[in-house]
Amino acid sequence: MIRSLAAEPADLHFDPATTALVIIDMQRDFLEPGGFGESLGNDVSLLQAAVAPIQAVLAAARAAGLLVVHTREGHKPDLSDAPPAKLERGAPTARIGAAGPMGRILIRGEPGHGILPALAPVRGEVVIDKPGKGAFHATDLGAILGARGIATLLVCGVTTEVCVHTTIREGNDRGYRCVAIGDGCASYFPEFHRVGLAMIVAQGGIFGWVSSSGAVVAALGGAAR
Ligand code: TIU
Repeated sequence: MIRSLAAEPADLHFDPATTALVIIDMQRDFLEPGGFGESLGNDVSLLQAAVAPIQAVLAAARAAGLLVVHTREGHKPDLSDAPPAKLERGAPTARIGAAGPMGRILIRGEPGHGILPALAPVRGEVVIDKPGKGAFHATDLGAILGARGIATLLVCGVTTEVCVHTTIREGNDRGYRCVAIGDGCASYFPEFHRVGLAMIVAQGGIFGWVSSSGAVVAALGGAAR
């Protein structure tokens, strides 16, 4: 059944059978002290705001039978998939691969690389390990979505202006209708969150739409938050 979703700059219609919920990088490395996010000097508590809205849309998506995709940013233990430009950039207190309280920072298999227990994937959901900011770069995501005939992506997670934005831009260029779930995204910089969402909506929705967790839950048949 085709659903109507309240969004900016305009409402849109989607078919749950060809729609995926894409949850970007809700990992301990970004949301908990001692991980990658904090190593960059950020107040990681700011990202907590996205957790409850994502829990709501995840429950609604599961109930409606949507394809659910979780992504994790991280690298192989030997760092062979981490370009020097990424490893060298900035002046973090601890670099990617350094030992931290949640294991080696941003390394696959370490405790910090894991998704928050509150949003843990369940059987049948797709988990994409990505070395970059965008979920399509150097991953199987495009092939997985293509095999299922997916046309619309409901995107949430962290951070709004980095991995969420990059994924929406990648998805838009690949022909997907990309909808950011605004309150299901968060940034270490509240201003970047606000402007990041505004950039998507501007110019008639130049590379997507912005909706809300309540609107997504309502469209999927649950109670609006
Ligand atoms: N630092 C920051 O804002 N983000 C990242 O490094 N990765 C993601 O957004 N996942």
